[in-house]
Amino acid sequence: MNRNQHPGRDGASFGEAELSALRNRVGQGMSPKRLIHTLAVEQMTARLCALYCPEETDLLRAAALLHDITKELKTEEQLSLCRELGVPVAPGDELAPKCFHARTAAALIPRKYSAFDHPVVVAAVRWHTTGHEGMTLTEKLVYLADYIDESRTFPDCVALRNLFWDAHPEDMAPEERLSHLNRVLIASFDMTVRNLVAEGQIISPDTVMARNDLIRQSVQAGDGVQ
Ligand code: DGI
Ligand code: FE
Ligand code: FE
Repeated sequence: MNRNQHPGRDGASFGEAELSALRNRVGQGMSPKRLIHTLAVEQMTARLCALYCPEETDLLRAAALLHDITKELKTEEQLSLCRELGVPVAPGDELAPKCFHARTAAALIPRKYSAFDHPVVVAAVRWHTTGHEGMTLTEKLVYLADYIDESRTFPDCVALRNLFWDAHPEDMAPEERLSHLNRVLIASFDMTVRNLVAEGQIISPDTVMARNDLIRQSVQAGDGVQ
């Protein structure tokens, strides 16, 4: 194993060659549109890693490539995959059907992509849709990259992309750069919650907890609330 490779849970490791093979493999299981998004998330994740944690780049590239592998399954298929993989489903979960794919994709990694079965990869995939209380830096980066990848043209995504990059995080001191990330994440949760309310949708408790937690941290850090 060279220093650019990462040990997986079972002693598996990966580097550039494995990532390239993964790119091909995930591309075979999704529509061209989803693949364009997936590759754009990988690129954006790499840009964010360069700013925040270069040493995690390969792990998070893998997470980006795997984050939407089950996105195109129908709700019925998600539910049967949950049963097959032992993913717990609570009554009412089917009212937030778009949240299933993060859970099923994370659960599939040890089974079908064991070379990438690393806790950082699995957690980033698991929390990429809703976030959760106590998000780690690596979870935040994949969550944000998914929102602001360059292929997204939805006005909120463009606004969030500009909010992040127009502040020139590359010129910020490390602490300020982390506060900036948290502020942009809070703005993203605000957008998500607003859209869900406008559509009359259920809001996942994880979405609410993630937002509250980030606001709490921001106030404690003296950043105030936006
Ligand atoms: O899979 P992507 O489209 O790339 O992005 P994503 O995994 O962030 O999924 C976005 C979708 O998930 C979007 O339609 C809103 C939905 N979503 C996110 N949080 C919640 C949610 N839906 C419900 N019902 N509740 C949530 O808390
Ligand atoms: Fe997704
Ligand atoms: Fe996505």
